[in-house]
Amino acid sequence: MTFSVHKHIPVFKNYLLANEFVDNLRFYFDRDACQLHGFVIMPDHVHLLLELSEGRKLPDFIRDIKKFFSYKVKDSLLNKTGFDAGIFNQKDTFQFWTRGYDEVTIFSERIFRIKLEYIHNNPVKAGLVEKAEDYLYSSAKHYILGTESVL
Ligand code: NI
Repeated sequence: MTFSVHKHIPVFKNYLLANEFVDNLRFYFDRDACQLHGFVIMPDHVHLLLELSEGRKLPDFIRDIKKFFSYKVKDSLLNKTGFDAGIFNQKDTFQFWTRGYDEVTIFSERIFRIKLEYIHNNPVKAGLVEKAEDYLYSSAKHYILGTESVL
């Protein structure tokens, strides 16, 4: 599934925020015994290819991930990264993420491959790297080179 940062502010260009977000994801993946098949953390949005364990519900899972990280950003991370917290103010609320998320259910190996390749190519299309496996916050490294990726 896909979800985005409010106003497409490229917060994850900042390594501190990106690394904290990786830790946040890892925590919830472990807690919910979720299998991550592929991912990319782009500067302003996130794509995850995942499988939830029996009985876990995707809306709850995503809500937790988004909510906790948003609190953390508001609470302590913005101070450390030089972002002006005001850019996330929407009227009188703090809005780090855009509302909701996009979800696609994958039923076949073929579609899985297509989605995985799409996810891995995001940083290439955005001109951030020349080869998908060069992007740090992506599972391409793992699939293409067989090495550990950050998650
Ligand atoms: Ni994308």
